[in-house]
Amino acid sequence: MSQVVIHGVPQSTYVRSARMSCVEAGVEHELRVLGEGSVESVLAELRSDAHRERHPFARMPVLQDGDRVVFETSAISRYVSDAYGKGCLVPSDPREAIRMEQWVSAANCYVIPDTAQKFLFPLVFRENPDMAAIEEAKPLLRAHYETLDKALEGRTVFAGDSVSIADILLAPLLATVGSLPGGMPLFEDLHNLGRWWENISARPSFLETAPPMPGDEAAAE
Ligand SMILES: N[C@@H](CCC(=O)N[C@@H](CS)C(=O)NCC(=O)O)C(=O)O
Repeated sequence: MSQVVIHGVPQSTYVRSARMSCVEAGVEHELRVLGEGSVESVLAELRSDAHRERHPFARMPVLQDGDRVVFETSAISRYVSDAYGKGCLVPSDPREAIRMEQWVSAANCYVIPDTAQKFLFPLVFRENPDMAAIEEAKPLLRAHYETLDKALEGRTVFAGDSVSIADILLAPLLATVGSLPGGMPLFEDLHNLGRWWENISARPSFLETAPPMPGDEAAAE
């Protein structure tokens, strides 16, 4: 039996970050998938009383470890790092730990919401996405990725000298952007980000948490 449970859907970049944290911290996790496949059923389960008990803002992921429940991805990452990973996801140097907090906050407040709302959600969830609005958003997203690239100048990771919560929050997001039409050109020429990407995308935590692609189930039958 897995030690901890993550509630969410595998396609969510935040859920993947939470799962990556478990793998990095060496704790076995079970993904308890919300809903029955359709977006509507996922949203209905998020808004159910049972889920609101776990997450008062009706979002995912949520981690459950016995009777301990943790919501917010960076808190989940910090929890598994401390409880199971001997603090492996937070730099031990206090100056670098602050640098990590800075990039975690920048990811959560600017890079992830702008990318999700202006690029991912319109392309993934709308039948007829407003392509003009997506094109209009690209300079802002490009500026965000250039900022990330600059932060990685002379470094292999965003803070400290090994993978931290900051890297784990950003890797699934960039994976999803890169997989969508028009996404890769937004950052593929940014060399520092490219170096970082090669490193993080080869880690077992990233590879083991890849979301299923359309058609995977049929191929497995
Ligand atoms: N700040 C939250 C963000 C979580 C979040 O927005 N998750 C999305 C999935 S990627 C969600 O639950 N969306 C459902 C909704 O907005 O109703 C965290 O760090 O976990």
